[in-house]
Amino acid sequence: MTRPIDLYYSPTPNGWKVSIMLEECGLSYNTILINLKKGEQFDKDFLIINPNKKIPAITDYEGNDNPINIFESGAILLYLAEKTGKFIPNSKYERRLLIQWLFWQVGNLGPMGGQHSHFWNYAPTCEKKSYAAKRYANEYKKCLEVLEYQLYGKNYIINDYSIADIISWPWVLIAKSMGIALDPYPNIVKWRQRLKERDAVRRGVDLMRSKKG
Ligand SMILES: N[C@@H](CCC(=O)N[C@@H](CS)C(=O)NCC(=O)O)C(=O)O
Repeated sequence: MTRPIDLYYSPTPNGWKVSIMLEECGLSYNTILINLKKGEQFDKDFLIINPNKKIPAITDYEGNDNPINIFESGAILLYLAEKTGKFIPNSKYERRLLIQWLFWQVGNLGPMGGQHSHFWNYAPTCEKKSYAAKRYANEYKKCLEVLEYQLYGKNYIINDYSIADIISWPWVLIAKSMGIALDPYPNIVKWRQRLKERDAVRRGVDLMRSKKG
């Protein structure tokens, strides 16, 4: 019997991307909590798994003696989608679109949301109204505008539900808790709710919820 996938995880938007995907695919996995507050992402054993010192990461023991370590949420989701054939379109045209939106998320929505979240949640009070704080809030909103436009007349980012949705959703889920109202983005509001109602998405977000650092 194949050993379950190891998921290196913390209950954060980047962690949820992978917990949601594993739940959606029905893959068996073993969760290893990386406590970011304690700095466990810098432990030397973890660097073998992810030299970039961040969660999420996985180890897949699939059918051979050389376990596969993967870091970066986009690479992990693509790997799992190709492994299972799920949440990835068949046509070449749609695959190109999918890859484009994966790159968009990891290069835009994720980092801008992450920086905005940092200023909103952790910056000293004197920095909260700084030029940098305003810039990241604004850049995050620009990403929401892009997504809003892409979702016009559609239920999902491509056509069917895919890893483009799974990777983007967690950074939209937390918008309100970062002081960003979603009222100006009605397509996003509907899409956010549509995904929230999926059992696997709920299970993914609830994984180790109490361990939020
Ligand atoms: N581009 C990475 C971002 C991962 C990331 O920023 N993870 C955060 C948690 S949400 C982290 O591990 N932060 C710890 C640190 O930077 O020390 C991905 O998409 O996987």
